[in-house]
Amino acid sequence: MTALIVIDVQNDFCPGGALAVPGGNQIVSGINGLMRAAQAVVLTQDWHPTGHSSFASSHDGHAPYEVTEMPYGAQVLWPDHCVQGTEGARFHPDLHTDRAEMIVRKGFRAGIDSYSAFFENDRSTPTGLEGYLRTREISELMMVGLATDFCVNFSALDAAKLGFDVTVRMDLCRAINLDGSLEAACAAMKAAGVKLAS
Ligand code: VGL
Ligand code: ZN
Repeated sequence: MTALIVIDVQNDFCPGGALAVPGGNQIVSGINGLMRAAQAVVLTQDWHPTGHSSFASSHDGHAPYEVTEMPYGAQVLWPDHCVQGTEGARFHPDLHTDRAEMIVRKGFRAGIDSYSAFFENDRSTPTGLEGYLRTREISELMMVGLATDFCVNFSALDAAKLGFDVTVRMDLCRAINLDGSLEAACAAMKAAGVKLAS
């Protein structure tokens, strides 16, 4: 069985949002089309408390898009985004969320960011998605969403490492692209055996 994993299609990652990904809104109708035919649909939702440690505003003397060291390693500092309960954290209004059987929220621990749908940025704290998929006997994943080079990339790499058969529909993803991060993400995904399709 194949699940469609729709990553972070939220207002703050779309044009006009706090961490807008260029063209983020352009993928919504294509994702809706895929959801209609999918065997299972999971949505992820970036879901940060106010003052989250991934926000540049929580670090004196740091600006958005700088990199800092966290106890778990390097962390890009972001503009405040996807704060729990805000308009920016809601799914894009045109996304057909009714088709989702599971919504995974991530990044809700104040001291740790979570790009991946499977593990937080310490690479060890699980979100529970692996158990959900395995107990539903889902072994193939199709991934789409935002952003290609961060949350999609980390989710695809973790899924491949966990033994899932992973395809990323590149035409239904959009990237932030910080300092060549899109190219690096594509290379990493290919090396991990993730299929990049369009
Ligand atoms: C994301 C940066 C910060 C993403 C989430 O969804 O790719 N990127 N939080
Ligand atoms: Zn975030």
